[in-house]
Amino acid sequence: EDGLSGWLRYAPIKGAKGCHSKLPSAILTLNATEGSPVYTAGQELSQGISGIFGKELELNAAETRHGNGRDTTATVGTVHAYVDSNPDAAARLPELVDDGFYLDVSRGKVLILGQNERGALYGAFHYLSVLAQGNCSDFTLTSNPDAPIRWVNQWDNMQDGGTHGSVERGYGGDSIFFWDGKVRDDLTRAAQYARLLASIGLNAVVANNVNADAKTLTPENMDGLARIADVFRPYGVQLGVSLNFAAPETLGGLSSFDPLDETVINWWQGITDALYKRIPDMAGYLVKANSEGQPGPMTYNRTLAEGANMFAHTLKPYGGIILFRAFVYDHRTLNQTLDWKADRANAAGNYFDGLDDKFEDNVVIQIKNGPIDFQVREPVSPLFSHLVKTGAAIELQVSQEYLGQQAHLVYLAPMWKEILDFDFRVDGKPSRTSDIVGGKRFPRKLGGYAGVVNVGTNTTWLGSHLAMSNLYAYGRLAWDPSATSEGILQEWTKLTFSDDKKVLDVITKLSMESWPAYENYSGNLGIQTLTDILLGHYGPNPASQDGNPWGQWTRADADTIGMDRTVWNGTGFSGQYPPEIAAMYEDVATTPDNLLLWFHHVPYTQVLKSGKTVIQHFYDAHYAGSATAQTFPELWKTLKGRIDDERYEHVLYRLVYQAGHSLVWRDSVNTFYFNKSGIADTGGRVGNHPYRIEAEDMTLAGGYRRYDVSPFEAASGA
Ligand code: BDP
Repeated sequence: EDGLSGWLRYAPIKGAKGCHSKLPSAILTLNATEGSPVYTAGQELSQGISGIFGKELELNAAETRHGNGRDTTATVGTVHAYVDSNPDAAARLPELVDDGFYLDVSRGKVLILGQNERGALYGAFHYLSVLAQGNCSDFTLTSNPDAPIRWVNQWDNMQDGGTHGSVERGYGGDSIFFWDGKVRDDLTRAAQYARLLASIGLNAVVANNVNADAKTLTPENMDGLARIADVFRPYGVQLGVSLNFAAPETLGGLSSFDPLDETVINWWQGITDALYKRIPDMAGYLVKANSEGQPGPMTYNRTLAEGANMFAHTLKPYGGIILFRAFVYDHRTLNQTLDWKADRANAAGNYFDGLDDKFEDNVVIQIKNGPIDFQVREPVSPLFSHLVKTGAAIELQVSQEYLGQQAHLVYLAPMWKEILDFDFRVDGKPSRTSDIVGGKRFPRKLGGYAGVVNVGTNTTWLGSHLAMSNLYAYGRLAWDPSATSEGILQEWTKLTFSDDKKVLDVITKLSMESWPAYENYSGNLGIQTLTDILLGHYGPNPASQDGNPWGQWTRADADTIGMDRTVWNGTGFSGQYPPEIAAMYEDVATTPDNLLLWFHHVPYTQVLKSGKTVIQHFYDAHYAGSATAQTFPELWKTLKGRIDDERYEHVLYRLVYQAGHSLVWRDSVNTFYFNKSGIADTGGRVGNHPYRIEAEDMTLAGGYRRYDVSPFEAASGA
């Protein structure tokens, strides 16, 4: 159990025998062409039912088999193919949208129909997931995705340091796609990845980093990309490509990359033609422009819309789409010591202002969930409420860049649910984020989800077995944002580990407590993850948050803390929300405590709705969060013998580490603000850690060397 098959283990279940009479005995695929998603569905059904129940099914036998006079065939295909041979069925089949599926399971006779081939495969995976959870009863189900765009972004580099392919903000090893500046010869892992993604309804992968290398587009590498698309295709997963805006100059040798320049436009058309020649079903492009040093249209005083539309035009004849990122800001001009009103949170709103009706209809704006950058808590990006005519996709980060990098357990579905359920009250009407990206609030054809996943070559994919619940939840929520965090988690746990009640209870408790715990010990009240901001985004470093343009600025001094983002006195960010929401955030009294310091600059002695002062809340929350983390390894130990030793030990190791590191977080942050404010902890704990062993008190033995801890407050002695 090395994690490689994720939740698709098809492991034998208890009570399998009782199911045999309710299972199909043969499989009929309505498209038997190898490599088609329907063919794949047949393979999965036979592999799954064999694994879970030990029953071997006959695949595409010459005649449909009738056991005991009953038809016990599992038929899988598109609605279209089915109706062709069963015209009478047309009237009783439900309406399906692209990628949707219909399941009818009745005493071994199983009908799995997709609106398209991909939908049929999704239906097969769904049926198998129900079986693998021990349920072999009859049912019918119609399932349609909430949004058409359900993409994965991988931040894989083609080349790193001249040797291999690393993954930016990836914590599970090297790239499964690239090596040494080229596409890997062996793409077995890429195919396995596509299988996992298809099983949770994800339909495209952008394989190369948003910080794109122009060399991705050499003819040799385009051939390589085509090979990736080939291994994805049987799973209905399409390939998308990240572009570097300056490629016409750096790769093409032109003297410009101005999006209105005819030669530049022609160059991109040539690239698009060359890609579609190799990959006729390519999903489209992803572009990061004018952000963190990346080139873009603004380099030539062109608007973001002019930049995005250039690609949109080249893609249109092929039905391709462009995901254009809203993550636009200039880190060189954002320096609070120069301009205290400079606020990175304002950037996207400002740059996209006035562009809503300027984008082509195959442009979708990909917006990170919050206005800064995947922090432990952020308000939802106000840009979702500004784009009424332009399609929008929400970018969520499965990879835990700021959230413990898979060395900490942080189950993210509860956070994503809060974001997706957030109601912007546009024009005073219900306007939930999920309804905006799902195209329900504003009538738009395109929209949806982009998840930054960043798996790697490690057999656990993400570096930690438990972190895979986040990938699973991402797929499930992109398909159906009304699914519950706990429901998703339990499904994943049953498929990944076991349906043993104890296992379910423990993993549920750990996971559901993990985000609140991490928020408590890493940065609460909306102050953000007080992590090191400049280097690895890992571990505590509250001092690094201020005075640099990449950070969100705690603005902490001896008496006060928090970023004033009000209109009346601050950076004006709260004014980017529709009136009802803006009014809520504008006022300290109505701002929820968990975002207080995001929107307001207040004294440490400010009293919260809970009755505590800000500083005492800080102290208490850091103790509470790390105390919760201490319970994780103990809870996990109760599962010994109930799951395989390999994964048991792997997870335990990480939870023990997390428990320890949460204390480092707690003491670093608390000591930092204690030193700054001089206000004592009423509990008498902060600054008083008699059990800690100072490195200075130890004797240096062989194999150890002296190291100056930076930031200083992360060291014991402070
Ligand atoms: C930040 C990451 C950086 C990414 C950037 C982005 O630290 O590696 O390139 O976001 O999303 O979170 O473009």
